[in-house]
Amino acid sequence: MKADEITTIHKAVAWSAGPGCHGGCGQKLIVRDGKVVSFEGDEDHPWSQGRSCPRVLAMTQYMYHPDRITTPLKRVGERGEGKFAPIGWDEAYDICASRLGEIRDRYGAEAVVFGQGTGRDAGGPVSFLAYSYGSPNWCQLGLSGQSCYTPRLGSMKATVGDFCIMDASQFLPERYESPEYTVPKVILVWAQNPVTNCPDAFFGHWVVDCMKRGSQIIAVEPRQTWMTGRSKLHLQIRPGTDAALALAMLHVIIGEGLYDREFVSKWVHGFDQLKERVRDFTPDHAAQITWADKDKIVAAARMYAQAKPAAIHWGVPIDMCPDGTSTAHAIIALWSITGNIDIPGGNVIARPSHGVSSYPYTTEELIDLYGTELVDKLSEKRIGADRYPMVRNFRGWAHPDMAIDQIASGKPYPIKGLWLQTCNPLGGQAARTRFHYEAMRKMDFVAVVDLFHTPTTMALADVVLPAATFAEKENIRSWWAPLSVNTPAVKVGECKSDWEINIELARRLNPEVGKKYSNVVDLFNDRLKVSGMTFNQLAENGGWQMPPDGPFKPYRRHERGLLRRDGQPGFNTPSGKVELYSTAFESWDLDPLPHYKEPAQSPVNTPELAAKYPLIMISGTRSPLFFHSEHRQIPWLREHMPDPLVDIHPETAKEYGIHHGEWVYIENDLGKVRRKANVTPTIHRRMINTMHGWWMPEEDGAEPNLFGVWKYQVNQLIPGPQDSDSGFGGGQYKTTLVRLARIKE
Ligand SMILES: Nc1nc2c(c(=O)[nH]1)N[C@H]1C(S)=C(S)[C@@H](COP(=O)(O)OP(=O)(O)OC[C@H]3O[C@@H](n4cnc5c(=O)[nH]c(N)nc54)[C@H](O)[C@@H]3O)O[C@H]1N2
Ligand SMILES: Nc1nc2c(c(=O)[nH]1)N[C@H]1C(S)=C(S)[C@@H](COP(=O)(O)OP(=O)(O)OC[C@H]3O[C@@H](n4cnc5c(=O)[nH]c(N)nc54)[C@H](O)[C@@H]3O)O[C@H]1N2
Ligand SMILES: [Mo]
Repeated sequence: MKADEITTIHKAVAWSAGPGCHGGCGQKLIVRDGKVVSFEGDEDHPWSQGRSCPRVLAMTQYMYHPDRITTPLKRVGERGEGKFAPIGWDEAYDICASRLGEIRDRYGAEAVVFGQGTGRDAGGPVSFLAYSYGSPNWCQLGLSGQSCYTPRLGSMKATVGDFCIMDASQFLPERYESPEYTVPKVILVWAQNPVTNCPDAFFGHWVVDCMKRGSQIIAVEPRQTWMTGRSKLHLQIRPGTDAALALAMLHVIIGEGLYDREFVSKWVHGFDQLKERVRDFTPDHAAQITWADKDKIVAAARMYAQAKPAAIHWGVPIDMCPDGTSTAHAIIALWSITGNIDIPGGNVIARPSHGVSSYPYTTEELIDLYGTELVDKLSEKRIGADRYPMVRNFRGWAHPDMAIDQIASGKPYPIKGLWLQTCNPLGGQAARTRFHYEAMRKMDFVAVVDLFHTPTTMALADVVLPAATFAEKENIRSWWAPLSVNTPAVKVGECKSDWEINIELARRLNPEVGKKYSNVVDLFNDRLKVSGMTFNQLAENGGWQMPPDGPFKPYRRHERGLLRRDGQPGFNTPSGKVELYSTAFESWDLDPLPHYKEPAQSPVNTPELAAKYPLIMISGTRSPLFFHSEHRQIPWLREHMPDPLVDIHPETAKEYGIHHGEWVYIENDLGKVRRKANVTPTIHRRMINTMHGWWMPEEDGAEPNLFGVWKYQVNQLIPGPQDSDSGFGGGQYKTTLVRLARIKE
């Protein structure tokens, strides 16, 4: 047989292991002899229209990497020694079920924390396992202040009653050409690097597509980037001061009467209080705080407010502001008072496609899936629910900073076990990495589900379970559109999907689960019921469906009575209006109006510390080559960036006597890490910029080296715990004070 006769093309939607991300682009997998030999962007997919990223293009090297874990493993040496032996799945499930069962019998199910990483395929299966086992303690363990999307989501839930996203026509199958769509005249790109990162179910190339169709850009960004170079206005602000800028923009827009009077009078609750709140927040005042030019602040406010439609696209540094929820609140007020909500080319409401829940974000969704009784009962013991009403009432996650404190102290009740899936807390998720490491090492039992060994598997795991990539499994995705399913193109070793692993283990830990589901497709069909389709129907119809007109598709749903459970017109809030004076925040004992809070460490807040450590470190700026701590072992990716870099302004480099390309330390009171100097004018002279997630898969993985994590992992320098008012926000990943030092040896 000729080679091309046995070549098949399998279509799949990429999210979870492989590229790592939660993007959801359409891909064609070229399969030959039971192996995927290459990946190509699927031009028929409405979201990605044939595009791909470096990580997908290098995915054959990821799937078939010699270091990939392809069987379950059990630890045979001491914890940290790096000695593991392959075992069968039955033995692996038996070990997990009996060890987790023992902990539950002795200490209660809450004594196990279920930790996940970002997006991917994590939230669905991890919450399912935690709830089936009976533990309320599920979170992104180590992610200080849950400073990734949760603060923004919480603030949108509290004010709009729904989640909003920039409209790049992503809910319409014909995209930009659709007669329903209007391209935004102005896009305010705020604390995001969309072209590189494609974050949060939004593709960066959509911004570029809009720019080609006329959108002008305002960028709020401390660095100079591809995007700032193409923007009309660039506000180069000091990290963590975004709320001050937003409040001053509100001051200008309200003071100059540039807001949408009709929308405000009909659909905004609390405009007068907001007006009062921003009265003294002048551009002068904000310029002092943010280091941005006063005239530019005024110009940005006018340019945004005078264009319609205009959209705001925002990123994770907003969550990492000292009060992430409040910063988000101020920005929500901008798109609300200008009437740029729920309209074409503005910020539109995004709901899980077809109402299907593949990853429950809110307490509301958890109740829909697991019932009020169980969710309420579990909320009683959830770590942080006592202290933070939003932990109890908005998002069914334990509080990560309090969780690690409790893991360390055993108070108010002991934590004895960890289930870590799709996360690498020691490799990049956790702030105060050393503290996390010391605390987690004391656990009685730790299971990790991953595809590769990492500093986390090496230092902690008793059992490692091998996960499948998106090319090797069934899964579903409803975040935000289209509703998608994947079927496996191939199998690699004994790897299983996260859903399959968790359902099988849940069946052993909870007999009710066994009665309900015998396999993953049973569960997917249960979740898909509200869509009127089954898993197989979706799979046979090309794998995805765009949302039909109705509650899951824009526009003007607030006018059409499509947003509220009571079917009345209005937004999904108690008053039916966008609550810029938030009754939800008020009921949670939080400031009902947006405010500014200075970063915990800063030249203003801690001048003595700033004298010792004068540079503000932005950490975790993404590269398209890597996803967080992943992909350092993939040759095609690593060759483009073999070493971890630090961006230093030429004048700053001169001050320290540092030359381009030399190895240096970044240091503060928490420790020091190594970086190669990248001397560049793209960074502000009082800041440095570096990526997180660095460890060296090629180095010794056993203790004490742990793949060099203590030499390179910048999160050791990031302090904690967060101290935001809501509990959401304040991870100090973008505002750490540091200094540089030359390496003398
Ligand atoms: N300094 C600094 N630190 C940061 C940030 C920052 O900006 N600065 N950002 C923070 C943010 S926003 C986030 S969301 C966190 C993310 O932190 P994490 O989500 O923990 O990210 P990773 O380090 O990539 O760890 C993911 C691990 O899961 C494995 N994996 C990948 N896909 C799958 C899968 O489908 N199934 C399973 N079972 N395993 C999989 C990978 O091999 C990897 O070991 O990092 C945070 N850390
Ligand atoms: N390739 C790749 N893609 C990814 C990821 C990855 O690891 N790799 N991670 C995914 C995840 S989990 C997330 S959360 C997203 C994050 O993606 P983004 O939300 O884009 O976040 P960052 O890259 O951390 O920062 C975005 C920009 O904000 C600037 N910035 C830093 N601090 C501040 C600040 O305080 N204020 C303002 N206004 N700007 C600031 C940075 O210089 C940077 O250019 O990306 C996702 N996509
Ligand atoms: Mo994130």
